[in-house]
Amino acid sequence: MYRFEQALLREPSASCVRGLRAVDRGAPDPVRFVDQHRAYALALETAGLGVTVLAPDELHPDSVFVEDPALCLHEAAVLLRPAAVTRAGETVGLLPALHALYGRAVERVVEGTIEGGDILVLEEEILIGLSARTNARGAASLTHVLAPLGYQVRVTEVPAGVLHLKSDCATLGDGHVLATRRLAASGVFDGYEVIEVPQGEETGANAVRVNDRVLLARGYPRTAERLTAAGYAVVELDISEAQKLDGGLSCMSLRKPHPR
Ligand code: CIR
Repeated sequence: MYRFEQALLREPSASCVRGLRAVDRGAPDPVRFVDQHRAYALALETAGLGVTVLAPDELHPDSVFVEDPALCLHEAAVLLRPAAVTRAGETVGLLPALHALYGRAVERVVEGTIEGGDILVLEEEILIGLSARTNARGAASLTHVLAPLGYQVRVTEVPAGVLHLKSDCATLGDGHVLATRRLAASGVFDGYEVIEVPQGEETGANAVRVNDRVLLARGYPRTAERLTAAGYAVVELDISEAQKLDGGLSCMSLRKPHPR
């Protein structure tokens, strides 16, 4: 799914300097982070989305990564269960904004752990990646919530050492995906047209197709070339500060799709 009408974002907090990261490459600069986040919000607006930016949540250093505590579909939003202890409280803070977008149609996962970065929404199915953050109980609980809404779910494994499923792939729409070789090699995208991210540019896989364009992090020229050659309009954005916290483009927004 890539046709979106609304996006929900949260401005980075000053506390982002304490955000989680697998490898410490230095803390993000909060001022620069806010500037890059504004450019990201503008890119979504320019792509035709109505954008709501929530105030910073200082109690939660990773709260800028709104994609992880919730899932937004057209019919409903689902509150998830982040595994990271410092992130569990982020769900409550999103609730008023989700009710504003969905009315009463806000469901919740009640068991296990599951983060939005491990959920890839495709046209015909939703793919859930089991990772250090998402376990089988969380995946089963979400599957249970999605069944009455008519969504088909498939569960896969995230490659070892990779934070989230979407760290390594993105929906491009119409049966096409962008994926790293290590993920595609698992066969998970058999039946899809895969544009492979060149080796050495793996972190570029966390792109976002929004309406008529693909947002791509700056610094992945060969990925940009491949996408452009395949006919996509690529918009490159500098997200160096989010990347210091292992965050990518998809992580910084919850996107409400148009009807299926
Ligand atoms: C975390 O470790 O939870 C954050 N520092 C980064 C979350 C990135 N989110 C995502 O890939 N969906």
